[in-house]
Amino acid sequence: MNWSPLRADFPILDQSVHGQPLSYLDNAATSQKPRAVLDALRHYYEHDNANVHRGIHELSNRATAAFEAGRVRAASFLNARSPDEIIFTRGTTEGINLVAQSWGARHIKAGEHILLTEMEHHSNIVPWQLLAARTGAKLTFVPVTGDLGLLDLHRLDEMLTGNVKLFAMTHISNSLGTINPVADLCARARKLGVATLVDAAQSAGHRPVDVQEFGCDFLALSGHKMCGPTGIGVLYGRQEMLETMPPYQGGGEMILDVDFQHSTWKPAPHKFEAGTPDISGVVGLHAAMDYLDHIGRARISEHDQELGAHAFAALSRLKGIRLFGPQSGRAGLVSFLLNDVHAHDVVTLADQRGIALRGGHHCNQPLMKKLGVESTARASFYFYNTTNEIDRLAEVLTEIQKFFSV
Ligand code: 7TS
Repeated sequence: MNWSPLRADFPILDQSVHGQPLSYLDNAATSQKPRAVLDALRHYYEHDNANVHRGIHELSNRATAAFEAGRVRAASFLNARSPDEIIFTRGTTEGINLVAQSWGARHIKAGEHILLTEMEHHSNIVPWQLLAARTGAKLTFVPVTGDLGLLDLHRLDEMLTGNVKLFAMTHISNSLGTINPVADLCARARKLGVATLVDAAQSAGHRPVDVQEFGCDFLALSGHKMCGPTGIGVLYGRQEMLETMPPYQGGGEMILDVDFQHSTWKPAPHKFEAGTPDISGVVGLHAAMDYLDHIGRARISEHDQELGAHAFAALSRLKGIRLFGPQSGRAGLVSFLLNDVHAHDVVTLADQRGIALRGGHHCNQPLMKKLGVESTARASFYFYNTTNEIDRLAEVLTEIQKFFSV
């Protein structure tokens, strides 16, 4: 497949930064948006904008139809059994908080365990800590094996005890590039009656994500990491689970009937969507899902793995570099430390040459502490990136080594 024509779909990529052509290698933080998504947003605001579910006028009907069409599209994108299993959120973080607060408050009791992994993003740790503080539940973590960044699955049987109520895991690690075998992990949990949540923030726009194949109870994603707008995300919840859960927030849209002391709610998913939703966000996300499926997510994942492998090989040739994450079968991102140069210095100097990287703990502080580092520099790719950009990154890193005389 020739990937270069797709680059032209992203107007933002065609610019210089500090006098150099832009290489945007910070896609794990957020992806860029193709013209198809920008056009859909513009069309919605120029023709159809109104509030949903409330009005009987034409524009409101159109906005409602567009919003609900987005739900149907998200269900097919994830292979959910029904659009009623799709809740629109602000993103992965809100999706996980919704599960922790609503499902957690109803089902988790003192002394019960929530099993996570050591490679989770803060958004799949802190909501569970808040729940544990409220309920007296305990958090346990599947260990990560050193710099190679794989889950120590030999420990899983011993950790997945009957006391565990939920196993929440990331599909792809945002700082290691590890791709976890989520279908297998969910199957092992399900055998013991343990509920499962998959954090698909890094995977949903990068490879096929099928909730029936995974067999998960919940799955959360962020639109902005998969060519969609910021501020919109999806929480998939298996219908039987959603039925047992109380509302997450109260307000308009989610009720059936309100009197001064009591209210009743609509069934899922509407009971979880209080207030005016991000209608244009759903329109943009719909366009993004169409765009990605037009390319093909299986192809995107193959290309990601090629870019990831190319970067891993190119960067391993640099003397004194420390690379994190698996040597093969990795996602399209590479975390590294260049000798003892601080990650922020690497990122600042790369920026001077037009290369956008990220340096820091990547919201993986517990993992960083385990690896014995404060931060790493990270290059993360999407299908519009090229091996030439990666080769240029390797050259720039060599220059940075010279600059610091390391
Ligand atoms: N889970 C994972 C695995 C992530 O990588 C991120 C964001 C989130 C959850 C949270 O997503 P949000 O859209 O709700 O914020 N990761 C990153 C990153 O790696 N750099 O910036 C954000």
